[in-house]
Amino acid sequence: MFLRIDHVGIACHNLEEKIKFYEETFGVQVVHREVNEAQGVREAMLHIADGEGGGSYIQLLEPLGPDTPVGKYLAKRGEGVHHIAYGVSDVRGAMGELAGKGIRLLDESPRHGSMNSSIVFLHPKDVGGVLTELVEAPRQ
Ligand code: MC0
Repeated sequence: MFLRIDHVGIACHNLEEKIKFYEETFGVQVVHREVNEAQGVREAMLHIADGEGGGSYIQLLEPLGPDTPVGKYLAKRGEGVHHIAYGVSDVRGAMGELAGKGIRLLDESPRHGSMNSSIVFLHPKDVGGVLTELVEAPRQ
């Protein structure tokens, strides 16, 4: 089902400070920035490598407010890895397959994700405590 690790989502309080840290420490570069109101985040994608069906990235996430998924996560757990996202070729097909295996989907249909991808989240309690995201990259 998985083509690659699309991104690792990292929750932070201050996006600009965290971007600077990643750029200066690891030499990675921001290739995309976006505010996703529906998900309650301001985010930046830092490119790591190219893989099957798309790239691999670090995704830095700053919440737009305390009552958002990332805002609540920061209040409860502090900064750190918020989710792991895997690239898939057919997100709707993957959703059907996983629902059939009893995994709870947090979205009824794919939603807008970073860089015009289609995304769906899986409940962390059904994936060993890991908030998991499936990403279908846009067709070229
Ligand atoms: C919450 N839990 C997590 C977690 N967030 N476990 C692992 N990783 C996380 N990130 C755990 C809590 O500790 C709690 O367990 C249980 O899940 C329920 O959490 P809650 O705090 O009571 O409930 P909510 O209201 O915060 O909901 C959690 C849930 C929510 C995961 C359902 O955050 C959600 O729907 N997330 C999907 C959307 C999202 O995260 N969007 C932001 C990134 P205990 O044991 O304490 O009961 S958007 C994004 O990344 C886009 C832009 C993109 O990739 O393109």
